[in-house]
Amino acid sequence: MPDTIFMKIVRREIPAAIVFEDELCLAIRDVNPQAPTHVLIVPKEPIARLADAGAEYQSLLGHLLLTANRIAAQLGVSDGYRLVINNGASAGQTVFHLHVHLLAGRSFSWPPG
Ligand code: DGP
Repeated sequence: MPDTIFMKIVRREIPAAIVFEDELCLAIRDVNPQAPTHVLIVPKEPIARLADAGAEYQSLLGHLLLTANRIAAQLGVSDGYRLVINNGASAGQTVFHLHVHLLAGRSFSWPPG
């Protein structure tokens, strides 16, 4: 898979506002926030899209969700947050390194745009 901006951030080649890190993932503030709280949970192992993740990633994918939950608590937004994974360009994915958006701090409408 081609290198992405997120791999450069994981390798500390470009800066980012890091809110959490462990051996499996990095969580950073989105550079173009769509809500008062907008964090991206990025696995250190690059997977282009959720659709590319097979059963071998079950544990990592669960870890990303539980990490989002933990970061929401850390940031004081556990009462209301939205998690988004854009899969593919037609769904709005622009960086082809799987990531989970954690959005909070405002009301969200449904259906999403
Ligand atoms: P998506 O559209 O789902 O692929 O989301 C990509 C997000 O990544 C988008 O909300 C903007 C964010 N982003 C793009 N480049 C950078 C960057 O260099 N630093 C940070 N922190 N976020 C970035």
